[in-house]
Amino acid sequence: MTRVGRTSVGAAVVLASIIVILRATTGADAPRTIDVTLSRYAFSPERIEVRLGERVRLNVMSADRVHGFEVKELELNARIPAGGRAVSVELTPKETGTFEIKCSEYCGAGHSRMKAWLIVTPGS
Ligand SMILES: [Cu+2]
Repeated sequence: MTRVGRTSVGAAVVLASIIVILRATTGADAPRTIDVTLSRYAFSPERIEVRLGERVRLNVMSADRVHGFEVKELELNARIPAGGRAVSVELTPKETGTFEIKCSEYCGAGHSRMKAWLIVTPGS
């Protein structure tokens, strides 16, 4: 009995170690990166689709002047500087749905219509 128990524990430890090694080599823990470019008066892409519970890093940059990247419902807001430097916005969606993304820095006449959508799908 004891012997069988030890063998099972040993096998479990070996299996867990293999999983840890696999995750380290495949980068399974790293967030998925999505590049997002802002310019007067649009987001590219305009629809950002992510899966529920997925770790995502949005690399948000501006192609012209200062903009903002805001998802009010998810309490995300980042100022995106002029000059092309990317700002990382990380998220792990906890609910499915379609969330409005807005520019949160006044950038000119079309500012109020500068919008995009974050779509969180149930995924697998
Ligand atoms: Cu704006």
